[in-house]
Amino acid sequence: MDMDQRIIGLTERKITMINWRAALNVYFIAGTQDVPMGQTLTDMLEEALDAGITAFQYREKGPRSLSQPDDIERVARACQKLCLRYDIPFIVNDDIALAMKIQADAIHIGQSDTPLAETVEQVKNSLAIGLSTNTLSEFEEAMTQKDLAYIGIGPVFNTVSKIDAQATVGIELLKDCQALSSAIPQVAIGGITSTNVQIVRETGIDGIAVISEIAQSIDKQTTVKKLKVK
Ligand code: TZP
Ligand code: MG
Repeated sequence: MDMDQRIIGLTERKITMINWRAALNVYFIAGTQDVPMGQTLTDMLEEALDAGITAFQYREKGPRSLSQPDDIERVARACQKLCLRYDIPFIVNDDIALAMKIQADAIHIGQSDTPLAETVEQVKNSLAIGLSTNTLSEFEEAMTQKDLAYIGIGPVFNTVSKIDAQATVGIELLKDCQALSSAIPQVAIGGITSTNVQIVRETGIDGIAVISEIAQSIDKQTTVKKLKVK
């Protein structure tokens, strides 16, 4: 099996066709709360897609986020449609029911969300799964899970985008994780910018996940170009 393709379930584009290592290159995450005044999430996402992001996670969370399920589903579907048009994976954060209902490409869970075993059971092989880790032991445990499409590691640096973020883990943890194993694709997250991306890339990690650096950029073409590895 081609490990980069993480063949987990169905034969659709969704899971079998996604090369997660490539998709993690520049992984943009956003929800309504991350959109600058005067813009909409879909406008912002379209600019980011035009600029060359390689995956998108819909994460509706925290102050200023939408709370009505109907609104969330409508926005999620609009974002999914855009991602389909640009042929990049559309991932839903945390909300398994929504991800299943709209048949997203993947669900992303954190350590304090629905446990992995339960998530695997609920998605019934129809969604890929990504998991966040914040320590070496969480990463080691994640590496033993055959059901994971990719693993997130962070927050690498201070972040303004997640109020309940864990303590920063720094570049050292990224290096330690890489040294341990790279069998499952890995993405770094938390406070990554055009200025510090180089040292993150030097660890050899597959990709970077960002919110604010892209959401707040007034020149997304230039920002994504700086973040991206060709
Ligand atoms: N998980 C760990 S840090 C973080 C999430 C969702 C937020 C990343 O946002 P930013 O603005 O790129 O620091
Ligand atoms: Mg979560």
